[in-house]
Amino acid sequence: MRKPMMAGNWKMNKTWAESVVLAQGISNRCDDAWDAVDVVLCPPACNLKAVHTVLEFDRRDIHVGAQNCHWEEGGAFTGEISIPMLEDIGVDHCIVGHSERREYFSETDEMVNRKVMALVAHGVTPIVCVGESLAVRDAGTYLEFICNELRADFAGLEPEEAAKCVVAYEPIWAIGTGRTATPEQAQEVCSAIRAALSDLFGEEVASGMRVLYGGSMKPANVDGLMAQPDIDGGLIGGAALSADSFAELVEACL
Ligand code: 3PY
Repeated sequence: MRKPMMAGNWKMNKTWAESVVLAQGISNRCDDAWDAVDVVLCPPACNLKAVHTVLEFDRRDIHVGAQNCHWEEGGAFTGEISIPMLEDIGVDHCIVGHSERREYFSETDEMVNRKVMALVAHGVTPIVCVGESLAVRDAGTYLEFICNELRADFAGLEPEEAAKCVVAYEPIWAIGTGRTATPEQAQEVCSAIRAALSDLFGEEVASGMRVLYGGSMKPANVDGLMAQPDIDGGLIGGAALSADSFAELVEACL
């Protein structure tokens, strides 16, 4: 049995004060049943510590995740944040390879792979994003594209290292567009991802790894998506910015 995960990707939204209010709102909604779900809040980097402090004060077993990291331990990398710095403030998850980073910040599969390796070495859980553009979907080559991305992002990992990672399938055409993949479309890809993970790391590892769906998941469509056998939770954009809608998504996993 895979424990579901609901991760909120706040992207470049919420000031320090707004982040505290949102984290507090989510914490207030949290009850014992939430232990059955791994809940991860991923605020902007400058608000990670504040969110962690709110959750720690409330003694909530909710994880804090970064939206990005650098693979080096430290050095002359202006504007970057290292994994030891994230660990130091209580971060235990990190999104890697989100399509917005690939598109706007030229993040390549090689960079994603270095980040994944470094995160695993530090014991921070990578949430590795893969997904196809509308052009690739329309060309009909999306399964091949996504499996190639996955192989490149996980290159060189041992099965026991891969087992510590989470994969998020995020069709680019469903991000910030209001369009969502149908449950059947999402299941087709998530099942192909699991099959590719099985080829790479063996059936046992693949069947234990969480595969999330991301791309306009919201209260209105969560039930259909969560009913799919290979979808173990969500990486949430807009609906993670309100405590009520995010809490509904967590509750849909129970
Ligand atoms: C979205 O749902 O918009 C996302 O990009 C989640 O990461």
